[in-house]
Amino acid sequence: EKEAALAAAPPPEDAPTIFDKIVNGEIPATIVYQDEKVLAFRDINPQAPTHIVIIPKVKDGLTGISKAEERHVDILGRLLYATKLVAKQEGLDDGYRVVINDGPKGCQSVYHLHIHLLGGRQMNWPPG
Ligand code: DGP
Repeated sequence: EKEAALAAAPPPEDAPTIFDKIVNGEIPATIVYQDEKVLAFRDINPQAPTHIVIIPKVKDGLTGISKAEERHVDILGRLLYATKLVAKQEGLDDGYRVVINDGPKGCQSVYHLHIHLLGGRQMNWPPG
């Protein structure tokens, strides 16, 4: 999957992704938090004991962070604040990692902006 992401060109900004199906309830996910604008669910392929994906319910052209415009400032803040709330809810009191992959070289595979919250183990730096 990651190799495919490295090779593939990003799709159009309005193309639906698997995350739209999670928002719509068409495919199941373990939802850990939601509010009016934000949804957070457990990653299907966890890279740490706690691995949660935090997304805007409406993509509004935000295939990735590189497509952010001034109109997205509110949702970007909400996503980061939701990340903090989820980390606290998950009991990640000793620290955690927050990641946004962007584009082929960033190893992005789903083109609907999302924040990864990773915790429950010691993280390393530099990342791979
Ligand atoms: P990225 O590689 O940064 O684009 O992250 C996409 C993440 O989404 C990846 O860690 C796996 C996760 N993911 C992909 N499909 C699904 C799914 O159907 N359900 C859930 N829960 N997670 C998914």
